[in-house]
Amino acid sequence: MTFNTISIIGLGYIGLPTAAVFASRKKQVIGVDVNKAAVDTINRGEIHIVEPELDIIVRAAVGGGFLRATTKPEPADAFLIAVPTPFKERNEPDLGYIESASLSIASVLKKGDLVILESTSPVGATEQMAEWLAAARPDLTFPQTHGETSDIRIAHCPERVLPGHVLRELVQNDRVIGGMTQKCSEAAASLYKIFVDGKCVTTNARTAEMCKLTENSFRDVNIAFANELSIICGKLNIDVWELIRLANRHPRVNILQPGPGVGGHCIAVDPWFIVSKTPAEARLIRTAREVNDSKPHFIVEEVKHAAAKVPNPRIACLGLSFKADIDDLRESPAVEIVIAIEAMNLGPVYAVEPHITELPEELKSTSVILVNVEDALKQADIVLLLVNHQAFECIDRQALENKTIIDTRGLWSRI
Ligand code: SAJ
Repeated sequence: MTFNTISIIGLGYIGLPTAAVFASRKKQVIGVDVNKAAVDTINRGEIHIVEPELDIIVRAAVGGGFLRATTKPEPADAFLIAVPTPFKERNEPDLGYIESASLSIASVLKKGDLVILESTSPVGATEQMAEWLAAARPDLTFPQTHGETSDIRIAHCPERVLPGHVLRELVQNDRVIGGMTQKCSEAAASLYKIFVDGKCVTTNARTAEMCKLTENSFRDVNIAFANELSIICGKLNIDVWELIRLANRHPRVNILQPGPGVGGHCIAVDPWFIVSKTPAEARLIRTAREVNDSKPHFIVEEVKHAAAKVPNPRIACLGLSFKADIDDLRESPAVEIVIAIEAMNLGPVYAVEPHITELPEELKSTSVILVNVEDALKQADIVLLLVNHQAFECIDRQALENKTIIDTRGLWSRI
């Protein structure tokens, strides 16, 4: 199959880098997003999200005439849907964005087109998308009714890139490609081969959906194990960081790192897509989510306990992002913890986040003050390390003397 024009629906953390990488291979790329401000920004050759090196590649793609953004879908040979799949109340996945994205492209679909769902999705979502498309275009045939002879090819190909390393991982990682038929898989694999250096491994759509959920649940369960260990070690007066370093010397043990909780919009979300489909069976996966979700509360209690020993304590909270060396504060346990500490009115609360210039909305209405790390350390009686940013690793240990240290990441205990 040849793909002259490729359309990416959803120009966020995955869609925009993917669009830019196709464009860098000299394909005509039409990026579609409902956010007019994002579309205008991209058409100026600029970006509305933070990801290393993305600005350079988007500027080149737009400047070279290979990438153009719009709010209204246009005809293309392949469509990649990369919109969010959040969850609703009771941890049920919300397919609303996938539904509206598929309905928006339905009117421009033509015989021979390929539609790929990239959004992380519960098992069955690709088949559901195919149903929405078929209902909107009764004049075309789809794989669920016409198998290999269908006019439209459909596949699921989940994104698996790590924020902060997106451009490298997009090209290098293997891709799992789940077509609704064998030909659908082959068509999708030939599309990804335009820029993927890794292997494009094919399977069916349901297995590809479950594969992505499995990867993130695997990580969540392993982090929950580490977080549970940290709580157990607190009770038993054992340094959990030393314990994990020692246990990991065993050739078949590889424990992840405890922290203040699991943030971001993937690992803290995707396991629920499994739990909501199979609640009775997914016992370990659910418990891991509960362990990780309860970790911020445990840290807040630790701070409360430490604050009770210092009159009018000044508390410095180092880091707000959901993980090290990025500016992304979405679903960040650090933000949740700082909000809870401030609400206890223990004393002045200072926040340090080297990757932002102003506090996020949810902290703006509080008394939390955003300061630089030097000022925070000068003021603080209690230092709460929430994110293992490189900028905090090199803090002069003398600046921490005579202060109560709560290091949720073990950053300062590493040898
Ligand atoms: N975390 C720990 N301890 C650890 C590792 C992570 O507490 O040992 C915490 C982090 O601080 C963070 C959260 O877990 O709050 C998630 O961070 P992460 O680096 O594990 O993962 P994400 O959310 O940035 O990206 C994950 C990746 N999935 C896997 O590694 C299996 C990425 O490859 C996926 O593409 C991405 O989810 C996604 O989009 O689904």
